[in-house]
Amino acid sequence: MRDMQTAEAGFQARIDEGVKIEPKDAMPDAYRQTLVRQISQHAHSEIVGQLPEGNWIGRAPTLQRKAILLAKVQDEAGHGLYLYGAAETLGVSREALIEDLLAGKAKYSSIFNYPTLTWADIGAIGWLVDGAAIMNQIPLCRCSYGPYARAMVRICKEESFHQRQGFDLLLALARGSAAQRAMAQDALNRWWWPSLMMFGPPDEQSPHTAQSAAWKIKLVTNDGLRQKFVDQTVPQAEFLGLQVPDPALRWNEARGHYDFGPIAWEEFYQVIRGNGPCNRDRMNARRRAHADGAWVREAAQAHAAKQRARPGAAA
Ligand code: FAQ
Repeated sequence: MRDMQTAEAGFQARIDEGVKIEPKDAMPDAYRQTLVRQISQHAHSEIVGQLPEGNWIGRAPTLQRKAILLAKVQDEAGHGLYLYGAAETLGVSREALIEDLLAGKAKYSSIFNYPTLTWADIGAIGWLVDGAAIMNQIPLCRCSYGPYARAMVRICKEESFHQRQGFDLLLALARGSAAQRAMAQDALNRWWWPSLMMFGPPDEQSPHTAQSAAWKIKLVTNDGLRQKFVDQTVPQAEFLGLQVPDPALRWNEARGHYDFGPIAWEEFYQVIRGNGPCNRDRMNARRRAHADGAWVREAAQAHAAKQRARPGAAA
């Protein structure tokens, strides 16, 4: 017992010194489990997150917008793969993680359970959802677990392109006809509050924040990031000429931040319990895609086995 306490104190001291923890280093089980939980939820979010936008690839209004959207959705698939790779360094298998997702046992971000009803929603996802994702992920580039921190560097660069393309798309609509401006406003109305929920429950209701902060897995709290996001995004909405759907929103000179209205946390908890507007559709689409892709996985594994069996192949 005393040995375990000494080992945990030694581990915490390394974290406090800013040492990066690498896969072969000793680490407390709870640290490992926290990372597997967070990284796998993050990976699942990237994979399920392709669905709302993928829905619009065939309906993009121009060839250029279609090429941009295709590239973005492919990037999200890539992010999922780096993140499953980072989770595997902690001793779990990708297959087991995916099985948990398909069985409905694993979480993914609440935001991807909302529908994309119009083309403006694609702009709102890039601007707000990728904007929120970057806000959360920039600090993760400095988190204590090496493979996760390094995966985040490239992901953040790509998310930054995603955010800008979303803003650019909405700017084109906001400067377009009255109907296009109305479409952009309607998208902001529907995506604003779910985007604020993406950062997770309020700090005092977040069971994991204190320990994850001590381990430097979480460098900024849920409420801290949410406030930063509001402060950064409100002036962008003003530039677009759109109205943030919050009557309580106002600049607070004394705090140096925007005050904003109450978030409907009951809606958030409903969504993460599986009762959001699109949870069932999303899971059915993933299960179908996984089953349809079985032959690809088999062919890739057979090819890899054949390569390994070649005379002179590395052992
Ligand atoms: N949705 O104690 P906390 C993207 C759960 S970015 C669903 O605060 P924690 C890019 C949480 O898991 C989106 N569940 O937990 C993209 C926990 O449940 P558990 C993904 C949520 O971990 C853009 C419980 O509530 N980004 O996909 C949510 O310390 C466009 C208690 O919460 C990441 O995953 C939520 N919004 O903090 C892709 C970033 N919030 O496990 C395509 C990495 C909380 O006890 C298109 N993750 N929960 O059953 C994190 O930074 C953290 O995990 C938080 C949650 C901040 C999400």
